Amino acid sequence: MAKSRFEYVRDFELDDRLLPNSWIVVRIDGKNFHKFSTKHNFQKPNDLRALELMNKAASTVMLEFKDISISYGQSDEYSFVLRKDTSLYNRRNSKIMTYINSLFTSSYVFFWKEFFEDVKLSYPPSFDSRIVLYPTDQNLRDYLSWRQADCHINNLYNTTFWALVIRGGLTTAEAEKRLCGTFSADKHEILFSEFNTNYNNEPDIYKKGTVLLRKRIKDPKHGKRRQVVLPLHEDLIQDSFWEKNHEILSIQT
Ligand code: DGT
Ligand code: MG
Ligand code: MG
Ligand code: MG
Ligand code: MG
Repeated sequence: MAKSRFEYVRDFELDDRLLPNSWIVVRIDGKNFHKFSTKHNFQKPNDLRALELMNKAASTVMLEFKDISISYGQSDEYSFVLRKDTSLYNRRNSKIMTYINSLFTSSYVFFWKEFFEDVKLSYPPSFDSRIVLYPTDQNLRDYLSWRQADCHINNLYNTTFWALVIRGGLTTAEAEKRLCGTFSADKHEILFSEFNTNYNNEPDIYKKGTVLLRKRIKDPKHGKRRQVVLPLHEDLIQDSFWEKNHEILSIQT
């Protein structure tokens, strides 16, 4: 078929191929989840249903895109790490980012009822996304460590804040003032001495977030090996995590 005279507009499209040989991280984050969590009565400071729904949506993405080797989620965000050598969609930025984002978002809505049985989804949620490239394994580890440290800092703050408000009867303004300028040790102490709570005994999913790994297991029924996406709530800042799961950083062929 002859080309139409409109065909030239194609040349306005830019090449957005990502640099070869670098880790591709896609991070999605809920749009205004401050409002979304309030509107849907998320429990404070952590709503297990909400976190498990995030994990389910992220697992769905990992099962679809096999070049994602590890994912990490906390709060309303998820990071997906694609292998350095992936040739998925010729490493086209917008293809990779928009497919992952839209599958995550549609899965979040699709599986909503499984986790929030009695809560009606009152409006369609959306997520932003970005791609960041990390050239070295250390950069990638530092990126993931940054997100897990963020989870820890926010969770310690939120756990103490909501203990002061819900169990201590402070107003949110009073709790904010009380915590202003406090260090990590002070928050542990408030939780321990005033609320009889040892922060270290809080659930790991709240303290560490969720790491999703791809593992091959033997199906107990058929004896065949198959891939599963495994959720872990472990410290990924330590070397031991990367030694135990050495396949994440190794180039597979
Ligand atoms: P953004 O991302 O700039 O559009 O705005 P937000 O409001 O999504 O801000 P962000 O992403 O920095 O913070 C996440 C919000 O989601 C924060 O207000 C707390 C809320 N959220 C996330 N997980 C939970 C949860 O399990 N329980 C409750 N109550 N709130 C949560
Ligand atoms: Mg934000
Ligand atoms: Mg958000
Ligand atoms: Mg967030
Ligand atoms: Mg098409």
